[in-house]
Amino acid sequence: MSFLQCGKFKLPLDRPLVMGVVNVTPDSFSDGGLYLDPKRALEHARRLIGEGADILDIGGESTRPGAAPVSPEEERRRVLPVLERLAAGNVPISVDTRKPALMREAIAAGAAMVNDVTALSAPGALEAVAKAPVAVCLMHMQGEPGTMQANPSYREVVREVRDYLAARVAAAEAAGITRSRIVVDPGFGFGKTLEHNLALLRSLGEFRPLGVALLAGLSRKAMLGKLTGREPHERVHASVAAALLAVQNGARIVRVHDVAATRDALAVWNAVKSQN
Ligand code: HH2
Repeated sequence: MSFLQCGKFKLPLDRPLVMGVVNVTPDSFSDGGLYLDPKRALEHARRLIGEGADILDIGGESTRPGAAPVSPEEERRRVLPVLERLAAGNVPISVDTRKPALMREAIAAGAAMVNDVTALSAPGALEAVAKAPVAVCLMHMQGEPGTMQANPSYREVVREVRDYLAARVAAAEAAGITRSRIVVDPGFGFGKTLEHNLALLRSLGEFRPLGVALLAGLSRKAMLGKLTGREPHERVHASVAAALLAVQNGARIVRVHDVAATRDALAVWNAVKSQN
C-alpha cells in the first residue's frame, strides 16, 4: 500500500494527503450556498489547489444529518460542469456521490476517484466503477442522512465499523477493484454519537489490518462543535487538531475544508516524523 491508484495519477502514500472539499450545494452544513454557482465553485477549487490540495472532492448532495436527498438530474447539473472544467488539470478530482449513474458520467468526464458515503452498496455501483482505474472511497454510515443521528447505536463501534468496511473491501475486490485503488473511511458523524466518534478516532490503528489506505473526514463536523461550542465556520482550529490526531493514528488522507491550515499542521507533523 505504498501508492493510491487514482485514475491516471499514482499518489504516493508515504506522507499524508489532503483532500479539499468543494460542495456545489445550497445546504451543506458548513459552506452550503457559497459555491452553488459553478463560477464560485471553480474559484474555490482553484484556491484549494493553490493552497496545496492533493485531491479535490466535488459533491452535489449534502449528506449532513437531516439532509433531504437530491434528484439525479439536479445533482448531475451541479457536479458535472465543475468536474469537467477541473478534470484536465494536474490535481485528481474525486466525485462525492452515491448514485451509480453519476459515477459513470463523472468517470467519463475525467474523475479520478469516486467517494461514496454508502460504500458502493447501491445496485450497480460496484460495476459502475470497476472497469476504470479510478480510486474508490468506501465509507461506513449507520442509517440514512435524514435520520442517522436520531439514535445511533452499536455494541462495539470500532469492531462493527471495521467488520463492515472489511466486507465492503471484499465486495470491491470481488468486483475487480484492486487494493491499490481502495480507500476506507469510518464515516465520522454518519450515524454516530460524540462518544462513538471519539472511540473511532482513538482506535484508527485498528483499521490497519484492512490493508488499504484510511481516510478521515472530521472537518468542521458537529462533534467539534460539541467539544468547542463553536459554529461550523469557527471550527478551523479544532478541525486541524482532529486531522493531526487522525494522521497520527494512521489516516493517510484527510478530507478537509481548510486546506492551507491543514497543510501547515501536517508540514510540522511530517518534519517531526521524518526524524524517527
Ligand atoms: N463527510 C461529508 C461528506 N462526504 N465523504 C467521506 N468519505 N468522508 C466524510 O467524512 C464525509 C464525506 C460531510 O461533510 P461536507 O461535505 O462538508 O457536508 P455536506 O454533506 O453537508 O455537504
